[in-house]
Amino acid sequence: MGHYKSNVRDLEFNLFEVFGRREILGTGPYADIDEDVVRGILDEVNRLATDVLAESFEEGDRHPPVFDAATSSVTMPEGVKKSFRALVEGGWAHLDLPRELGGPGIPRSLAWATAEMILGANPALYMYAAGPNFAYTLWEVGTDAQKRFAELAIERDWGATMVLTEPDAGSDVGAGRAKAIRQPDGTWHIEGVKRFITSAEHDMSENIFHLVLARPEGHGPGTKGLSMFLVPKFHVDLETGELGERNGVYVTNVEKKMGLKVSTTCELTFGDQHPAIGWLVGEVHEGIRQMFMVIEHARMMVGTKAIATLSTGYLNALEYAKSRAQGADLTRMADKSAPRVPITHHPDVRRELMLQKSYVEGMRALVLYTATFQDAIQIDPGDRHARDMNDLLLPLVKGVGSERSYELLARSLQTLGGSGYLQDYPIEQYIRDAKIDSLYEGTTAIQGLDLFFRKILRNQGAAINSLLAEINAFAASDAGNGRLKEERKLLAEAAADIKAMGDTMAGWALGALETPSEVYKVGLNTTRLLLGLGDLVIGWLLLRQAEIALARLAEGEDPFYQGKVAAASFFATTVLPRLATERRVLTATGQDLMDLPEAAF
Ligand code: ST9
Ligand code: FAD
Repeated sequence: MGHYKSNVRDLEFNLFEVFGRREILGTGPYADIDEDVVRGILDEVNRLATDVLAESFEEGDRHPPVFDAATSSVTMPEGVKKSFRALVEGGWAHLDLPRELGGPGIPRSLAWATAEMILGANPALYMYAAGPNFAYTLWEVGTDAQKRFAELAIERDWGATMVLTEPDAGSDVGAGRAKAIRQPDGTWHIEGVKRFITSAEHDMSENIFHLVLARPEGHGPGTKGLSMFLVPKFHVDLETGELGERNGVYVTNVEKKMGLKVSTTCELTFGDQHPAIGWLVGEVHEGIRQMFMVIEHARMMVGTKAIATLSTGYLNALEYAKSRAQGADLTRMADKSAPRVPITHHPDVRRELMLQKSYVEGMRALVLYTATFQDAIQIDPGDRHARDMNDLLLPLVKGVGSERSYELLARSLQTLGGSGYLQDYPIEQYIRDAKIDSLYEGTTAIQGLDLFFRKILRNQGAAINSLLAEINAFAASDAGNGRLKEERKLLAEAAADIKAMGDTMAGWALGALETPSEVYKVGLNTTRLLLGLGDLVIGWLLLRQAEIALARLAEGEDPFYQGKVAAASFFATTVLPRLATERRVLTATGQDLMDLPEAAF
């Protein structure tokens, strides 16, 4: 058995029993898709992920890609190439594409359900295989020539990158200095050095195209002065599709990292050896808006990756705990001759396992709940509510998903005791590989700022109020027929805590119009609100699952449904009450920390 343990039953439970995806199949953009197709795709991706994709997970960590500075080339490990071929040659890199680009036209919810398994088995493979998805975005916003380029990129499975970061422009993308100089023939020469660029070099596809943010000469400062350019590694004859000369963009270093070692993280130098020729995407100077179309998918991907890793971490820990005998049952601890029991009998181990299970399953539901709004946008691109909800939930998927997964993966490791620390088990690699998720695609701090200032304040509370109204309606309902009464009460209290936290912060933000330093109090609490709202939504989604599970249990016993009720109840009674403390801490926020001289830290 490979390292990866999937949870197809839970994916199907979410898609069909919780989020009613059956209802959107067979019509509109999903006319050709029915439930059997969905289940078939999940089965096939599960087989692929647990087998050939998972196979090279360890090899990629122990024998990372080799960079040759003399030729600016990277040699990938053989096993990783084999896994990658299985993914791409099976057509899986085209799974997300719409029918007009040769894809199957599946709902986003199914796309993310399958992505979870690929990302859990071997996350870097998903990123290396994302070229067709990048090309889809290029096709949406590009000129006719760029659309043709995108079609070729899809046909040939070229690799792709998103190129924002520079040494002095990380979170602050608008500080970027890479330049774009317009040429008489309408092309642009890109100059400068970008860093930390994922998948910018490897030997698994014949071409790689870069979507690059650079500042045209004379353009203003900040993100709004940036434009997006298509810069391929090899030039392309758009008529024949033949590859032409090497473009002047080269990888000049590949970073050595804590984890996710098989994913190349590259320094990319433009125009140093010969011109790096780029094309202005869509012939419009709307770089940051266009790049955020990619970023939104990438943030969803990162959160899904983190949660997928926690899921397999938890399932590995569970398997170990069931077979590891140690100590006597607590009721017989004084009896030295009492039989040794599996550690799953110990209350502390049970508590730890249930904490992992409830977060994993609640966050998986969060990903798929978010994806239902992406389905709604595909069905009706004008659906404003779905767009607002998707926007609101994305920082939760990314920020909460990555923070909680990393934190809880340490608990998965703990369940294995000292064995968890060894490379004989996958969890130490999971932890190293998952750390990046709270860093790239906008750190957690950036997700917190995005949530409050853009998704709540700028949205004038429309999406958050609608979400809170749904949660409150559920809390006030008779869901669970009395079995979830206490839990619904705790949910209502948690919702009130979050509402009060948001309102207090909005008050400070308003106060900052008169007294600018008031905004510091907001900044001291944006991550708190992000994680708190995450807990609330997770608690609510778990309880929705429990309501359905209780109805099924009335028809007959099933440990899967028992587990659903237990996880929801555990989360409501042990995690949600903590939000009252968070509210107290937030309310008491002062300026002390901001007044403190730096030397005192
Ligand atoms: C990275 C990559 O880290 C890591 C992994 C790569 C893996 C690659 C594989 C990916 C696979 C999946 C890809 C699939 C692709 C497609 C699939 C298709 C099926 N939402 O607030 P302002 C825009 S890459 C939307 O003033 P500042 C908006 O246009 C590096 N748009 O910002 C706005 O204008 P307006 C990642 C947003 O103060 C404009 O920006 N790096 C949003 O100028 C300006 O907004 C980062 O993520 C949003 N949430 O700049 C950087 N926010 O307001 C993190 C902004 O008029 N830093 N816009 O609408 C930030 O996000 C900063 O907050 C900042 C601040 C840069 C936006
Ligand atoms: P900084 O921005 O310097 O942040 C340092 C610390 O300060 C963080 O804790 C941050 O949260 C905090 N901070 C910064 N600004 C604020 C603020 N305004 N308010 C509160 N706190 C703040 N980039 C790409 O363009 N393409 C890629 O493909 C890509 N892949 C990557 C792969 C890896 C492995 C890594 C490590 C990075 C990758 N990145 C990529 C870059 C990544 O997106 C950045 O590292 C990230 O955006 C953070 O920027 P930074 O590292 O410069 O940190």
